Amino acid sequence: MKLFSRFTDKKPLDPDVTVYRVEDMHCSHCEAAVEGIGYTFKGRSSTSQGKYKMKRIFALLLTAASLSGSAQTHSLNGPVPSANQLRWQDMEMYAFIHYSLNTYTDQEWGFGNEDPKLFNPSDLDCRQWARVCKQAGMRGIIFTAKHHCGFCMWPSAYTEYSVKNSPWKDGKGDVVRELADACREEGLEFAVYLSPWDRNHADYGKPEYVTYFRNQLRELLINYGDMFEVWFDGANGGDGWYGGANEVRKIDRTTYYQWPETYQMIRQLQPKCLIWNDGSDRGDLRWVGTEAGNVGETNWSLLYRDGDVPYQMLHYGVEDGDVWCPGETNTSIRPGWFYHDAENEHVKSLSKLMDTYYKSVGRNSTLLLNFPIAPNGRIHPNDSLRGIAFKQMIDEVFKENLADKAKTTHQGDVYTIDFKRPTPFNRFLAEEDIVKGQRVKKFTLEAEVDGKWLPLKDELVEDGDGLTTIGHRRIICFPTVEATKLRFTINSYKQEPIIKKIGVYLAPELTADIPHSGEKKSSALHIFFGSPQQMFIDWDTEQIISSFRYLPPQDSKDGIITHYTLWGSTDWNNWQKLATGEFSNIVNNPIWQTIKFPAAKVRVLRFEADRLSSGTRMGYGDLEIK
Ligand code: FUL
Repeated sequence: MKLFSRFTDKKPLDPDVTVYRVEDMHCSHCEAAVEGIGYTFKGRSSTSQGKYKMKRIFALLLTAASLSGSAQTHSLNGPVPSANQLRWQDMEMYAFIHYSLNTYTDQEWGFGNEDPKLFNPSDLDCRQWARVCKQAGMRGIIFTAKHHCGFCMWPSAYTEYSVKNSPWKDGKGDVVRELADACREEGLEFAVYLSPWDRNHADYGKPEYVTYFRNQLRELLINYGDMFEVWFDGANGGDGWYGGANEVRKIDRTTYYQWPETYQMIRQLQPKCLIWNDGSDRGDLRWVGTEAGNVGETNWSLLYRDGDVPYQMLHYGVEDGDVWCPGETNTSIRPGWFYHDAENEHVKSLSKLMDTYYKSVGRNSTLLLNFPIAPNGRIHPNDSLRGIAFKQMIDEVFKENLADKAKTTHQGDVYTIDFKRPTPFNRFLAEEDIVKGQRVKKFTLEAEVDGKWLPLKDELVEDGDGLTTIGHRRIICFPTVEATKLRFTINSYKQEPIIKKIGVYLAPELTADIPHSGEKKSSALHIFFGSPQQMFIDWDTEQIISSFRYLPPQDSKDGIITHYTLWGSTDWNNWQKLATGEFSNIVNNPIWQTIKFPAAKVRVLRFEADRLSSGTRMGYGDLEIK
């Protein structure tokens, strides 16, 4: 500590620069700051090795401080993260757990009239969930205490629609309690998802419901220890059971829930808890506009304090935003959020999960990765094995920072990493010290191969080179190059950049095949349209079928079918209704939807779109009939 004060005494640099460097050393950013210029040092030992390290740190700081230039300052100008947001960003990956009555009805959205008696897991084990999540590299768990169906996974005093009226543990159980305890035992943070939309509650849509919602939230906030986040999903499909009314209820999401009062209550009861909300009121974090598991390659942790937040803002943030509101990337380890037997073979591949990691944590976001609970009350082995392999692969990729052994020089906005000899690598990592805000707008990367500088680009980006914004962490993937030097140039920034860390790695190659939902497209069928919302599938001969699968259009939200009716006929005259229903959450998560029905003999099928997400013409990506 002395050493650094001597350093600041001796060298009267720009006050802001000096103060930053000293704070940096004292607030444990030491290692990162030094790594940022090419070295890794751990601890502050007084052994001879430690002294040697300190000397090198001292020398590097001199270089870095003088290279940053006395005319430039690191002064603050613009939004910076709060202590809570900084702590949260360092969590990097945490798990979602979706578990409710839907697990027993094979649904994604319950209607609100499902029987609580369905909840009777044979082997519910929250410790298994926590152990799996921990081994999968997750630092916390956000649990669906209440999903849209309204069923409470804790014995709320404010409703009968909860575990207390289930056969599980004779109605004496409390899943929220068991999970909160298990998380603490495993050293994980805990948080809850409380759905504002409640398809069970009779008062939903009336002011009384908002009081009910706050009462439930208060119960959760005061009875289950510290929570790192609260998740208020914005989904609202309108219709529901609503205490038997069985109707459509529309609310104005900008005013109905009266978020400011609710936020105030959260701040009072849990001052360290972050608020996630994709609704009208700015919370502390933002949704990234998709559930596919990626945020924009340009990702500013800023938004405007007021006004609507369209997809572009959710996905890319806002460069000149006036409030710090970083993106959280949420996705599931399998196609759906809840468990479905039919998806057991569709758990995301390792390459898909790594792709998700690079497109979330590697793009200045956190990753909220969902593990559904199977009907027996445990995480299915396919999901746990893949989750653990995912963590092992991350460790494998980042186990050796090749910049540690190289010589890094830093002149102005150009960093050159000299490996001395041809060295293979395919990943570049940079971190800004976001304590001082997010500053870098654009950079370039070049590799020196056989004496020539070759430009590198982000291979995970389709348009352009993808070399924009850094923030908390930016990872660039490219095919392996064998280069003697790597040059990182910051071309444009809002304020003088503060680069905290640079890393260069050689990762096992990603396979080219990164399936979105782990499924292959099916063969062509004879399809034609009777009207923009009515499709026929004709076979010429009779078939026995019992399932129909629909993949919504993948490139547009227009034409996605949210409610359907399926008819079958053998003669084009007499039509038998095979199924009717809702494709829940299909807009945000446009995955294959499966309709099952008692086996029927048909020659032709009529598939009707009773409701579309938007647009007037039904769209489809693919169909499969068995
Ligand atoms: C969505 C919800 O509608 C899904 O059911 C799921 O909970 C997901 C995380 O958020 O919008």
